[in-house]
Amino acid sequence: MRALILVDIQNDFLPGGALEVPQGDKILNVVNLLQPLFPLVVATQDWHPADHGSFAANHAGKSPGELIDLFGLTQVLWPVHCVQGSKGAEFSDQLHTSAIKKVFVKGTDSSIDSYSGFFDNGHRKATGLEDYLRDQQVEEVYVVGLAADYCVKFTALDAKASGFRTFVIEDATRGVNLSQYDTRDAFFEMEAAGIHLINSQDVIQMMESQEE
Ligand code: VGL
Ligand code: ZN
Repeated sequence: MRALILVDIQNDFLPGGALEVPQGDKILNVVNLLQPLFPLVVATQDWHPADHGSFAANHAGKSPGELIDLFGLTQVLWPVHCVQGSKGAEFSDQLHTSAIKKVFVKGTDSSIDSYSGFFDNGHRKATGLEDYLRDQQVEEVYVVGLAADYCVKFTALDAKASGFRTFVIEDATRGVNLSQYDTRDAFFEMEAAGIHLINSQDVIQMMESQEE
């Protein structure tokens, strides 16, 4: 069984949002086109309490982009984003959501961030995504969404480490690029971990060839 994992396709990560990913909106049509090709679609949602430790605003004198130690882990500070119940935390209006079978929220504990859809950044608590995928007999996951150099990367790395055959669909993700080459480096890192980088066209061709 194959699953498509939609990572954090939320207003705050799209142009005009609090933590906008440049050209993040370019993935929306691609993601919508891909969804009907998969028997299972799940989503992750960054879902922070207002007092979350990853927000620069919650640390006196700190600005977004700075690094701090957050209870023993190095933490990049971000603008306030994806606050539970806010418009910014909602999925984009342009994202088709009717096929999403289950949503896994992350980043709900103020004391630790969670880039991956599977575990927090300390690998202390699971979101339930891995157990859910196993229950559904999933063996192969395809990861898309935002941002390529953070939540998509860590979701894909955890998927691979958990034993799923893991694909990242390059034209269905975009990166934040706090530093110029972060997204390029993220793709190298994923490839080195044995994750397959493909394009939406490859998925379409693969599905067509299997229908014959
Ligand atoms: C993300 C930074 C902070 C992401 C979430 O979805 O990639 N990045 N929170
Ligand atoms: Zn976040």
